[in-house]
Amino acid sequence: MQRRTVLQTLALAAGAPRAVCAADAPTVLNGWSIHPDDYPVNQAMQRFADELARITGQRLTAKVHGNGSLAPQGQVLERLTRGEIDFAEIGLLGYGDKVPVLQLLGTPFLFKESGAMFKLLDGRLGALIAAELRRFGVILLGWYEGGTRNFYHRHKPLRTASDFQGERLRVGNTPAHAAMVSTLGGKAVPLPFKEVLAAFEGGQIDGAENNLPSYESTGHYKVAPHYTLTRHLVSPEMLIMGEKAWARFSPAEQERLLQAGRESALHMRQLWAQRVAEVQARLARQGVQFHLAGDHGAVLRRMKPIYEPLWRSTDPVTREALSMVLTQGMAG
Ligand code: BDP
Repeated sequence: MQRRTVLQTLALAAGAPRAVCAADAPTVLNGWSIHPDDYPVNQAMQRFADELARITGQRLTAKVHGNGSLAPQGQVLERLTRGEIDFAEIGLLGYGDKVPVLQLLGTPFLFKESGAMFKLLDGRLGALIAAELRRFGVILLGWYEGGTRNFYHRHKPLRTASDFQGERLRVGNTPAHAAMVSTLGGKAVPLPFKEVLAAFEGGQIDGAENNLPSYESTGHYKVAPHYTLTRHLVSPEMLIMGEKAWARFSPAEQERLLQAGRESALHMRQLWAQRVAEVQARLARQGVQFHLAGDHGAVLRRMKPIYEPLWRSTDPVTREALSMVLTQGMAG
């Protein structure tokens, strides 16, 4: 049997989690974000990190690493489950192939605004998805705001389907988003978030889509100053932890961490609302032109091929989640 130090023996006797005894386990948990430090996501993650240290009486602390510096965007879930990253904040782009129900939340025109979405996610739908993520070794701590996404272009508004004809538009690694661009007549160019600016500068794309805070923080507005309010996606993002990091907390600490995660999410949504309220005026002063979208009905009708695979999905969790979304507002 391995020899224990007096402190380790005491810790075991006090029922402290096993990881306390692992002398070589680092005491700083590392958190991944794709965004810069002054972005609402990172600020809310920092609040969670501070709370984590308080909950464990500084036995463990946490550091938020911005700008995707800890790992490439597409590898976050694997790295998290392998324990190479401890916690992260991710959007849903590119993860639907790993956890099928996430595809549903990335479906265009599913929600009109985030209030309706959070009503579901803070309730039964969120619990269903959290249980599903758990099966993949991921603990859901909070639903963050991913904002309303709109298309933007170097030279012109993208108001109707005819404006999309032949345009090369960046999408994330999400098949439904590539299909959305194709069905509107454009050419979808899947690219990681961090490569979009260079693709604009190198002339490989004509446009992209994102929410206003990311459009500003990435500097895309400087190269693509026509922003059309297509509102094609209202999406959530998630604060998550890998199960290896999770196992380092006692059950009582885990309860408090879940609470800290929910609180950081509510804080994030407030920061987000403030940011969105300021950003449009700031961008207009920088010369961005905002355009209203054209015939919404005509665009929606073209989305049929994107919805069909959802109707036919054989994944029971996706089917249950879809029925919760479709019956939203009917219960109570
Ligand atoms: C940002 C999201 C981030 C996405 C990114 C993208 O916050 O999670 O990865 O868009 O378009 O708004 O890739």
